[in-house]
Amino acid sequence: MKFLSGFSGFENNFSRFVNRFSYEEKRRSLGENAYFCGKIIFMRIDIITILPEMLEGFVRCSILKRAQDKQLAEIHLHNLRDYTADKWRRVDDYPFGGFAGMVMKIEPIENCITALKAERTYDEVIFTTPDGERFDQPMANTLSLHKNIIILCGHFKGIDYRIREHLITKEVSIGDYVLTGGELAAAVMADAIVRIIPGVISDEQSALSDSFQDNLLAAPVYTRPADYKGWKVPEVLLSGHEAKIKEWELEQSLERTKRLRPDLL
Ligand code: 6GU
Repeated sequence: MKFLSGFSGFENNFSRFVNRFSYEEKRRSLGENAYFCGKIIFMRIDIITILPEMLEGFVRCSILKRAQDKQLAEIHLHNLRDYTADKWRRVDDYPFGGFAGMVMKIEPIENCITALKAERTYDEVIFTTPDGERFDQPMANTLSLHKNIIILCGHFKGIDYRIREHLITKEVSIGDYVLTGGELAAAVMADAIVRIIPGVISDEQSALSDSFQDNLLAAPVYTRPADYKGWKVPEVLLSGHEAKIKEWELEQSLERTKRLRPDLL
């Protein structure tokens, strides 16, 4: 039940979380599909980056756009350079100790996080880094229950370690490889978190059946035509026999999981 975890103590967690909504937020969220267990979910993600242009297109498209249009989520991008005080708008500096590369400075990051915290309370201040905890579906589930999170995108050789010690509450990696910056990691996380907020995907079941299903890979899907130049759709799917179709789906899920991801079983 790996994919299901992250929701332990769910109801409990959830009530705490829902009670933090202001009346205005609740009212704004009223409307289609805005309820889950009879409650409303609304989430805000603040992303701090030196490359906001890299994320601008992404957060205004697809699932994140839909979530924002439905007022179920808000994604805000903050250009770290806007929080510098010097005329060169410097966000990095040479490392003490004479090491190679550059290090992200404390001041702009602290200024930005402090400004955000002055406006609202944050559940997590996340730093994207290859040496962080591995991001997975249970972590996405847990994070999707939060109301406000900050994601700070790492860059260069690293950030001044004092930021990690004093301001960051969670360090996250999206896999065992090194990216140039944390922007892609922030995009991956925002997508995975926001898509499971109830009401974001029009058929709530579709989010449940792909990510929360019993630790199995999904069965293959097909659409028309039923026969494309002799490539045929499995007969059972055309039968209209619901029970047999369900049985086929489970068999396929099990077979594909055994073959492709035995580690999940
Ligand atoms: Cl979160 N950041 C960077 N720079 N590289 C990564 C990563 C994060 N996760 C995997 N590789």
